[in-house]
Amino acid sequence: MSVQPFVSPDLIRQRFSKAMSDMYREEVPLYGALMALVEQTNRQVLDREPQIARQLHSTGEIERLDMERHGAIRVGTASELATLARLFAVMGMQPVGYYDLTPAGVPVHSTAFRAVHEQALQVSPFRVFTSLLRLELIEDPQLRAFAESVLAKRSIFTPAALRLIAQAETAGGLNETEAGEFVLQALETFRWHHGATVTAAQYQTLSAQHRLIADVVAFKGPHINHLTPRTLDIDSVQEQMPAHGITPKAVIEGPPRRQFPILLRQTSFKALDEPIAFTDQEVDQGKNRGSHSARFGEIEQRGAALTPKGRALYDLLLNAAREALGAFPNEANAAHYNALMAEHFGEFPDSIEGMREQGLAYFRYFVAEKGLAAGSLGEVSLEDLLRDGYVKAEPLVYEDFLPVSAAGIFQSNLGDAAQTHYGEHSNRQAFEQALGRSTIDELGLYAETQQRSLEECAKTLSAQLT
Ligand code: OOG
Ligand code: NI
Repeated sequence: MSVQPFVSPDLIRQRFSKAMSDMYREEVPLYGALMALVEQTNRQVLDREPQIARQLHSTGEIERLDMERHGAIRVGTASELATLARLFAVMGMQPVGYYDLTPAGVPVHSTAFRAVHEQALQVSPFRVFTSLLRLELIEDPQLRAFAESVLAKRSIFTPAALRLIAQAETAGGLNETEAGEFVLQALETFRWHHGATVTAAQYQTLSAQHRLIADVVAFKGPHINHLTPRTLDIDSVQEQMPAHGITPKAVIEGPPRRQFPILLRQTSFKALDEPIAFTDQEVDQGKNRGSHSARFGEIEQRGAALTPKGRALYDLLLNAAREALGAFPNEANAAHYNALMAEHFGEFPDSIEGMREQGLAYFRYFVAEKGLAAGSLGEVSLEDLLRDGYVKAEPLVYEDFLPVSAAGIFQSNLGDAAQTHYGEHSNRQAFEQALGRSTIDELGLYAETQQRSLEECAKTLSAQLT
């Protein structure tokens, strides 16, 4: 009997991401329309701006662009989160970063499961923004106990998925047959179900407390609530959305438009109202159904990963612009908000050299043709190598999320009425305890990737960098 070798976790993630996208396109046809619009816009940008095309080719990003997407889910209990961490680990995804959404009135805290090494990201950059409901923020003890009891009854993983996770952990991987089965079984956790787990009245009570609480507690599992493709020109897609029957939110979250994009810009379209059968209603009696809105669409444009110094400057300018606006960005003040953002971000250098010289972004260094033609270089400084064109620098792509932006995305979907004030704040420790492990600091990952690229340059050039 021949033994099948293990499939690499990166390839399992690549397959899973594709399977998830196919499932979501079937479930939410508007996602398909958005994908088509993004693909078309990306092609236009590549034709129109050879400099962007060149940059994407030189970093290899061009190969991952079309398959790049992130999704988001929300879970209700520590054990669900801990098992999700094990499920994602089978696909080489680790929890990176901690995001506290309570300052924005959303009773969750979150992490992003993603690959951590640049080579793994290149095979599949698929990420899942994963939020854990903070039941302790429900003040009414009776309602909290009810929510807990409903969640305690559900099992969000199929028995086969649980078996395959354990199998991957003990054997150290999954073979071809197992990997194929794992992708199918794992997908079940994220599927949409028209049938709720509570009565219509119970749903109303949960929803009155917070729409998000109803979204987590009243359903069989953590349905994927959006999948986000990556665009090269978010302003252009935002502008074209209405003509394609898609209504975007009022403002694009994140930094303003720039020559050299930084971090992450995002926009979404509002959640769709979908028919739901509550437990006291007949599933197949169309007229008697309730409804729930959970699933929406989002697009994003990714730019340079910032260093702690760059991130501090970003936060400072964003806060200053928001303070100057004096209100939450909305339809009525969108133009004013955009003008304020552009004005404040004038202080953030908009060139690769400017960001590099001031230490605002992380870079990947690679040997240019001139460097490849040179002999052994010995002791030399990075600055000299860059100046003489032996080495080139490209910003590292930001692979993570932004808490203020995430809050804006949550809010535009939950409706402004859902803004609640919570006295309790950030609790990374409790989150990590639920997760069963610590979250990884994203800044450390960028620093490591940058360092590896410098070491690679030194090796290729037979140089000692000073
Ligand atoms: C997640 C919202 C945040 C993003 O891209 O920042 C998000 C959610 O609605 O569950 O998706
Ligand atoms: Ni998102």
